[in-house]
Amino acid sequence: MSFRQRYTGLIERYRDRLPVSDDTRIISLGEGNTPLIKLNNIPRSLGKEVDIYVKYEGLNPTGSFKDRGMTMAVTKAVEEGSKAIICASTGNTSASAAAYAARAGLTAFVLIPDGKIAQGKLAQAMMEGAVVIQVNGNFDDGMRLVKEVAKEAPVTIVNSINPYRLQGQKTAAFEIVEELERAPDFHCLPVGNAGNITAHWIGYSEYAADDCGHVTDACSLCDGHCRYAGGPLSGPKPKMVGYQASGSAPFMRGAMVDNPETVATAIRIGHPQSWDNAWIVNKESGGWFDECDDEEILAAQKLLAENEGIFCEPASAISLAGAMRDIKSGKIPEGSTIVCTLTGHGLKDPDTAIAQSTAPVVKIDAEMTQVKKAILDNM
Ligand code: AN7
Repeated sequence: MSFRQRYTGLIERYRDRLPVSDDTRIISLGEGNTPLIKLNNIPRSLGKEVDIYVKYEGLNPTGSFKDRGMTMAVTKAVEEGSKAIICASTGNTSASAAAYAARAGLTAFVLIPDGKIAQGKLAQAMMEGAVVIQVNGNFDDGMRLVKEVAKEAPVTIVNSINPYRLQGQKTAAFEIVEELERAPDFHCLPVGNAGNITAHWIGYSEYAADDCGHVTDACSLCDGHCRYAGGPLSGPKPKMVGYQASGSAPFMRGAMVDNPETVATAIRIGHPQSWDNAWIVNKESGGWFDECDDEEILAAQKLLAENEGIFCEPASAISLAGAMRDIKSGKIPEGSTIVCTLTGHGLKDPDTAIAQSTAPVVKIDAEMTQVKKAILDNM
């Protein structure tokens, strides 16, 4: 009987590709290694020959992809002697920062937009002992304040302008290439600050440039245990496709948006911090940006839950909403392999889910006849 080695997080897994040394104390909650699920029912209903995979980042320890970046950012903050971290957040970054700060014994200060953060995310930050600072303004106001205050107070910024965040997040691309044994043709993501689309492009680019490609005994990624030994992993990189909510789509407008609005509060961001990087990714990969309205976002969230059993938060569903539209129009051609990143878990935002749910809730007395009737009526 053989035992699989215990998975201890993405820094250990990709140590040689990340800025850590043998002495670095690693702050991890076992993040990364998330499922890449092949959709069955949705591609069939589109009537197109495509392979759609979703990378379910909602299964990270705090329920979003932010943990990939936060394990790196907090590990480095500790290494550099920091005692406190700070971020502005639409919710997920604050939940992740709070958790990793708790793990490391640091104080987390999180600036969130008053009233515009999903309940699950707020619950996380509060439970994990962060100092929650509600700003009478939006994410962009919070981000401006964080940058200003960090010049005067002894706090480390852990928003994605912290370069270690993108280093951690690039590992999602590694996992995808390893599992598919190639890069996808198209990678579709929600875009807010555009940190994640940038991080994925860094990851794909590093892998494609990798001469080792998992084929030698000296492979630093797998210590020669790679099941792909014998064939090169590297290959063409995907076209990176970024979707924004219509009311919050600076990349579509070609300019910053001052009052962003969308039901997908996670990406209610009008002044993206990785603006220049995102345009580089766009140009280098040959991909594009597009927008989806709130109705399309919620419809895709529902479709994914109802037809595939996968529950993601509204912002995440935009990757599928946009991909489906581009598959239908032929912009993403038949024969393509597509990965959509589901950035956050559906449980993050129960209010939005319940508000749009049409599932029958049948109320009965505690009697067998009534439960039997409820079954027969709804078969
Ligand atoms: C579920 O938590 O910016 O384009 O402060 O939570 O890398 O910003 C969240 C962003 C997509 C956008 N999906 O990613 C925050 C925050 C979900 C998110 C994004 C976010 P980026």
